[in-house]
Amino acid sequence: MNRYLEIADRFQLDGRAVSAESHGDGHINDTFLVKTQTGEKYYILQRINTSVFKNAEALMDNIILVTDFLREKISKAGGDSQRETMNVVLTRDGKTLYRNEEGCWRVYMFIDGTMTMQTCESAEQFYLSACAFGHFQKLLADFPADKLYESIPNFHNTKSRFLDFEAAVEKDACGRAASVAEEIAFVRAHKEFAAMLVDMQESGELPLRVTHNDTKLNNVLFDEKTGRPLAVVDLDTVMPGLSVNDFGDSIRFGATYAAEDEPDLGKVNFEISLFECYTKGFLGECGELLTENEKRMLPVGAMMMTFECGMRFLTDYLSGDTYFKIHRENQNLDRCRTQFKLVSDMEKAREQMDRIVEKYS
Ligand code: ADP
Ligand code: GN1
Ligand code: MG
Repeated sequence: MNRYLEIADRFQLDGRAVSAESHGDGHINDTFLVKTQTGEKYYILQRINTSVFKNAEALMDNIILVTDFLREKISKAGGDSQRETMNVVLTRDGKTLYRNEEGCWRVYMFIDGTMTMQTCESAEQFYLSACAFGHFQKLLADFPADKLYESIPNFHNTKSRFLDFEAAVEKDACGRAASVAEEIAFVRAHKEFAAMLVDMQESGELPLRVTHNDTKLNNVLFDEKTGRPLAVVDLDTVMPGLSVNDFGDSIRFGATYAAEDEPDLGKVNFEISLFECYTKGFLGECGELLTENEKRMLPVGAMMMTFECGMRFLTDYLSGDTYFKIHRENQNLDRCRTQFKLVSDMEKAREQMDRIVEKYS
């Protein structure tokens, strides 16, 4: 018997689990789609990556708080709270998690009739994802931030990410540093830049808000029939953060038609037209919430998240690929290179980006 079935049966499903297939393309957790003998409802079973998320119980407390809050807002607005946000399914003994020797498990209701995209396919779709993340930001604007546990401390602290990177170069655990001298030099040339947003947050020029912190296109579920965005998923990193980073992380992943791990850099280009679509959608939903400084710094958020992610991929490559899942050799290095190519493109397009932000502000 598929061993995941036994795990799924520990949760309050509507019948016995009959299949559990690997699902989605996340880099962190292991995700399975579970069907039961009734065939009526599907579920998402996830093994939480506990080397990334050190306190899974506190993490689940966050998710319960956030999803309860969202459900109430969605219902009040006349929406469908079963489909427009995640719904946690408890274990048979009423807990949020089940632990066994294989790991730490949780279950969500599967939101069916939806799809996710691993790369941006059209401008319209990217615009719609911006509306989804902007709306998510707006819904959480009055969420009490002090109730949230910081699931990954310093998650987007690019200054401390830089120190982690230097430590990985110094250690050179796999003897790979010499072969990536160019990429290492790229990071070092951006040392001052790396501090920019963290410094602005520390000086009070940018406010901390409750943010998603992992606003990849594949963390939005689109309705298969209407093509409209339905729900934002992957709430593990919802915690206090910067709005410009939520904006920026979406641009990083989606403002190109190339995959994040495209080995041919000739295909990797920052698309200013996609940047414009996203800016329009995001500011259209949550622009009135944002301060002047936040709006002004949106292009920097895009460059920062792209730079940070490239640096994280490189750090992981140097450390022996222990953080991000890889499916082939050099995948983290390829991921790093696409990010740095995009950063260089964005640096050249900075003035255009500023003008676009002004246009929609
Ligand atoms: P990871 O942290 O590894 O990225 P996610 O929580 O994002 O894991 O889940 C991986 C993928 O599984 C998502 O990109 C999405 O396609 C799908 N998924 C996750 N939760 C649901 C859900 N409740 N309903 C439908 N699909 C889901
Ligand atoms: C991870 O979990 P997933 O695949 O949505 C990572 C993000 C990175 C992203 C790069 C918890 O996101 O921070 O930006 O990969 N999530 C975590 O694709 O580290
Ligand atoms: Mg995800």
